[in-house]
Amino acid sequence: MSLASDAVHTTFDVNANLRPSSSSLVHADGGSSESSSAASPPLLKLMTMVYVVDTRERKVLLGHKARGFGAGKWNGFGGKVDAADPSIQAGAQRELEEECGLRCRAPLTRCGVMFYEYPVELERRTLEVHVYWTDISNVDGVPRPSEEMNPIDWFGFDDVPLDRMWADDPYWLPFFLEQCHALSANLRAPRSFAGVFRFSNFETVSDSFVVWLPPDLPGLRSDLLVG
Ligand code: 6OG
Repeated sequence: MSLASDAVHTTFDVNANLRPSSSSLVHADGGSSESSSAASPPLLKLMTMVYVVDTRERKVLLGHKARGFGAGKWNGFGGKVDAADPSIQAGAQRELEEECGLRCRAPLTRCGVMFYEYPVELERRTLEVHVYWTDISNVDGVPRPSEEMNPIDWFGFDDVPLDRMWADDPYWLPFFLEQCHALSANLRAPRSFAGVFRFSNFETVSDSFVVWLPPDLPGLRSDLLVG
């Protein structure tokens, strides 16, 4: 997956918590973070996505989006971070509970950040999606469908319905889930990741890259994934 020559060239400023640096995020309309005026809407839309995983049984809980953005697709649980959420993680916990009734006893673990960019006529803002996960042993409650996610179901790692999920998922989700399973066998923690996906429409990825970060570099996770 190499970036085409006319691709959006995005660099990461590690000190800015993996946000694209303002000078490098150039949008399809020719505007950039640098040129946006105070009146312009924010160019990043902050969102969360949570995967509840049964590491021992090699299963992941997914919801079928019943309405709105991504309707008809299976996905993890999440949504927009509200101004009232005290943190990104709190927003993720709230969405998890709202969408499938599960409450996490321990803080959710952030495993990655994805940036999704669409043609400007489809969505002006780049989605900045913070991805979290937890093992089922850390959650209370019984999964139940909601207005937004219905039905919800467990899928074996080998049966994840990738053909009915967002087009970026095959690039990273199976690899991430395999690492979750390795964790249950007392091997190393799953790697964190950062990804950029540029879509040519809602179904097609035109450019992408995913960086996998070793889990065992001291301080790496907390330095990179603050929120
Ligand atoms: P609401 O609009 O319902 O939140 N999301 C995506 N997830 C994946 N895997 N790929 C994408 O590719 C996505 N775009 C958005 C973020 C939408 C939920 O869907 C996720 C949120 O968890 C483009 O509030």
